[in-house]
Amino acid sequence: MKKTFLSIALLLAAGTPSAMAQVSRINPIPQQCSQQGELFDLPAQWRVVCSKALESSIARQALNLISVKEDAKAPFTVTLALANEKAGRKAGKPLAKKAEAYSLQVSKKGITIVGSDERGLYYGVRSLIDMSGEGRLQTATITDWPDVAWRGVVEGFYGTPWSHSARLSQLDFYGKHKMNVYIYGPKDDPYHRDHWRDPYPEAEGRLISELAEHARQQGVNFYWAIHPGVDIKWTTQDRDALVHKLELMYDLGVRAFAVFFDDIWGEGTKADKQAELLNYVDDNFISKKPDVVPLVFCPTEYNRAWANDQKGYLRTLGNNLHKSIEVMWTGNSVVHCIDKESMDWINERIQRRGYIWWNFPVSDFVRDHILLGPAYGNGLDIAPDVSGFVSNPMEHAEASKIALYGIADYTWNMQRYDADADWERALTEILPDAREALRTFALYNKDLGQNGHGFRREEGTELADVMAAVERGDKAAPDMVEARCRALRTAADVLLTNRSNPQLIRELRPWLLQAKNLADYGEAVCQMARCKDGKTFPTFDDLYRQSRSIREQMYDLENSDVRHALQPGIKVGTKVMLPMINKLFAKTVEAWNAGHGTDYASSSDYVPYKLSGNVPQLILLPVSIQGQRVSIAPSNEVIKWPAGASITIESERTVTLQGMDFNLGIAGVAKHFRLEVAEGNGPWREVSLLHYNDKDPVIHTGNELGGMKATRLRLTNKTGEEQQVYFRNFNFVVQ
Ligand code: 14T
Repeated sequence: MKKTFLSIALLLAAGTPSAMAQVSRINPIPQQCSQQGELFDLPAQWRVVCSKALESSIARQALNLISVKEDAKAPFTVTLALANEKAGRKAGKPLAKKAEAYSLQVSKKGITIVGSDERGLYYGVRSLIDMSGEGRLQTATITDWPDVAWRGVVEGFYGTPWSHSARLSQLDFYGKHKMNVYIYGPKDDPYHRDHWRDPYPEAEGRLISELAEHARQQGVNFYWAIHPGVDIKWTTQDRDALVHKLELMYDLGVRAFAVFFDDIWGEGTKADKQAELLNYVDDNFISKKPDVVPLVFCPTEYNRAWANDQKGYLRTLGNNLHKSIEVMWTGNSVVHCIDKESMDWINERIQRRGYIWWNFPVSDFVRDHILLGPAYGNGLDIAPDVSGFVSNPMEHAEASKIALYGIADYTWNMQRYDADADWERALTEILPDAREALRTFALYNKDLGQNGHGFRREEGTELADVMAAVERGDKAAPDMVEARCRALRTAADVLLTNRSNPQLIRELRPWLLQAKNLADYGEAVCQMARCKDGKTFPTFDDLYRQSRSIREQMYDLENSDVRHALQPGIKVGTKVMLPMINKLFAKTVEAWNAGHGTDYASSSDYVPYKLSGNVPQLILLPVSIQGQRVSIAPSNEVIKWPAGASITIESERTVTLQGMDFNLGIAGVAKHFRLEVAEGNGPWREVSLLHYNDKDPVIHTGNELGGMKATRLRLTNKTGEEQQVYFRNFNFVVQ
């Protein structure tokens, strides 16, 4: 089908100078708009016509969001109808034969909205609301439908689950942008995972009911997910316990369900058993309830990197699982963009269209970054290959909306999706009264930094000419860098006291403070770079010391526990801005040393501990310091520790050890490892390792450790075999 649509650019060119033309305010971008014409003011009154059955529909209720008085005698009519109603058949010619489709006709006499179903009708009203945002309408004929059947969000991250009010606000946002799925599955809700058999206490249960009801009102399916794999036994007892829990959730008002088997090991991972259980749930629970939608299932091998094709886990699921059950998939690896080729691979195995769980903008593996960039990188041609597409967001709910706005657009109308243009609109939507400040700040918070999944985002592309000037040693470079620093600092200050979206500002606050540090550091370096003589205050020496001091303050903030006790840190502008300022610092200091015979250290990196070694999954993990405690960030992954391989932590200066413990997640594993300590370039000395009891995964060091001097610390798999362990924590305390 050929799509006809006037792009925003075209509309602007056609001469709608001030505001955006009304049709172009519709978000997500509609599929077809066969004609659009004159702008006219919203009528003062209108008459709403719909069948009795639709009186209580969410579409009819949403219409009340437009502030036009209802008057049974008004000449301007708004007709709402379903395609299978008489009024719908009459008016519904251009309607696509798809679920959730609608047609919207706006003329100066009236408006007709026809939905293929109630959800479609609701979306038609939503489009009308978007159009009327400035108190005007535009004559138009719009035919619209979603590209992907299930669109939305899975709250599936590790970390602090979203608050109740954050969830309510999310559901509003999804409804507004035509997303129809919210899957509730926060890893750290005990009644979802660790205590999946137990009922919610009454108060928590009431909140779930409220969410389910609120979702319904916004046209969103509230899926409650259960995560039984951690300790499930394949017994009738556990099977019944699971169905019983789902029944309890049904009683709370939940009408959509998911079962997750991700991130587990052992007994719970068996494909045939999982399929048997899911089919049982399907037969004895889902099918028995006419008002419940099909099951969603997250497999254990949920990405290609983890799929063991020989063992045939996925093919077993494909063969055994009822065809109505959706199968989730994160792509070629845990965190990966999705393309056609990778969909072909999985769909052939699971014998159905995969349901994408996209791990963006989730930041539970890079908690020191906040991800405010556009949602880009997925194929624009995969609509026919996916049954659903949901995003796993950050624990920062409001900030996640920037990316989610993009996901709403992408999943609705893929071919038209332009990630950058979408991002610009998202910023306006999220903080209309300070969108420029938010944009400036967001420019420096897009990339994830180095991470175990190797997933990176573009950041700082707009700094290319500035970076080039710094590298060339251009005279204008300090001014260019300074301009960016000032813009960033201004943006951070403006945002810190913005009152229009207090929750967003609360989430951004640590990064806003760090952005100010970064900007201050940059400005000090620029001033230093322009310093001519060594006499007037501030002298080169003052500025040098100030630069280093701010760098150290940044490090302190990065490693304070304002964020997360295990993965602390707040990082801003790590991809281009900070390295660029560091480069200017180094060049400036080197030039000064050369010209003045001084000997200032030109490296500005302040990282007192460095991690290295040949366990690839570990060496990229950040090291942090809180007071006297030094920790390597934990990993969520199963760590494949090669035979004989080791990790080494090296300190900038020699420290005196006080104590140490670490946890590789497995009882009795201490005997497979060797810990050694060395001072300076001296020899390695072994430290004994022990568990306090047979069941304890925590590894403690022998008493000899206390008081030892160390510059390097090394942990080695001393067996001749690969060891599969977890990296729950790794700490030592210095005096
Ligand atoms: F179920 C999945 F599709 C999935 O992605 N599971 C988790 C998810 O909860 C988490 O938020 C996300 C990002 O960290 O990745 C999965 O978590 C992991 C990832 C790993 F590589 C858990 C263990 C891993 F080894």
